[in-house]
Amino acid sequence: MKKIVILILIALVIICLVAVGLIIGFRKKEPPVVEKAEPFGIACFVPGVVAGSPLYELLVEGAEKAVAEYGHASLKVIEGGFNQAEWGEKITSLAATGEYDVILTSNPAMPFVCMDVAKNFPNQKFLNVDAYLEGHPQMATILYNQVEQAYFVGYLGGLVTKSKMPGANPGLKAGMVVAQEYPALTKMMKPGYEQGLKAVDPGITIDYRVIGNWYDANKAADLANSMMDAGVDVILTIAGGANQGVIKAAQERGKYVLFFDSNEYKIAPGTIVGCGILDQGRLVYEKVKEAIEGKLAYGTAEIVSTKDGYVDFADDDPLYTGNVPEDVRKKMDVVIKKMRSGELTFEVPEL
Ligand code: RBF
Repeated sequence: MKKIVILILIALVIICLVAVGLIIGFRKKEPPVVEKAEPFGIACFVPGVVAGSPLYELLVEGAEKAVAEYGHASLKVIEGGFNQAEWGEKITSLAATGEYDVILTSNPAMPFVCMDVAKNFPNQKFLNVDAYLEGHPQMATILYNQVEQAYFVGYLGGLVTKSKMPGANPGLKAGMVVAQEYPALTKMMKPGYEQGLKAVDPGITIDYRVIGNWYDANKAADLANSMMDAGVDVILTIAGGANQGVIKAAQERGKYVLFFDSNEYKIAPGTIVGCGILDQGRLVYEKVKEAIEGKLAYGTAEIVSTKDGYVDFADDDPLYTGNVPEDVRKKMDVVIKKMRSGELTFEVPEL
């Protein structure tokens, strides 16, 4: 009897061991429960070169930051160079690879370049920042209210030219140097700057010059010098890499520069007295995330303004507060407050 009980117990132990072995065996064969997302490719086409162009630097930074948050997303940055006639061809070859879920780019001319490419690649999607095109099913665009951005620096420019700052003269002449003309510039930035200047004093006149490209710092310096010879004491520069020429010329002669797009007081402290800024880094980061998550609304055209926090004036930098006299900053503060709260806004015209 005792033997039988022992045999039964041994049999039970063996059965248990076999069962446990089988369960573990089965488990091992089960596929791993890891969600595998499809790869998501982004091509970032820089229409120009990155270095020296504030909005392009922020474009790449924002896209890199967003992509780093997703294991399945990848980013390729392509510099298109300064020959604008080649951009369409270069974007076509990106679309032709079929590797990119979205082509990301930035400047007001790009929706029209991409539109031509889109005709031949109906599945290719485009994300255009600093641009406006409504109703194209393959494209999402977001435009900054640059009337407001330019009004900020225009108002400051007016205060500076009327001030007793060491480089300011009694004449009421402000300058503007631009790389090239395009609708966003002539319909938003130039009028915004003029309105800002004239809100300080309607007698202020504007000396406006066009370089002809986004890289010739020597020509930009020549233009700035001839403006200063004519009595200009403060200049707004919108010229990418050529900005350096304007800054250097003004620095040498103790005059003032208004900067556009990003906070760059540090390039020439005391010479750059105001920066009208765009939060392109954040905008690109947010929109690229939406694209990766399949939430980006194609076919839409959005406009973002100061009250939304994407357009602003850099007033919290010690190189601003330390170099611009208090009476000027106090007057500027009133405008900044009104724009941020939405009490003072400017319409974006049809481009
Ligand atoms: N901005 C730059 O800083 N660097 C450039 O190389 C540059 N190229 C441009 C080319 C075209 C055709 C257009 C329409 C704009 C370009 N911009 C460039 C201007 C930029 O998009 C923006 O309008 C200004 O920087 C003012 O915010």
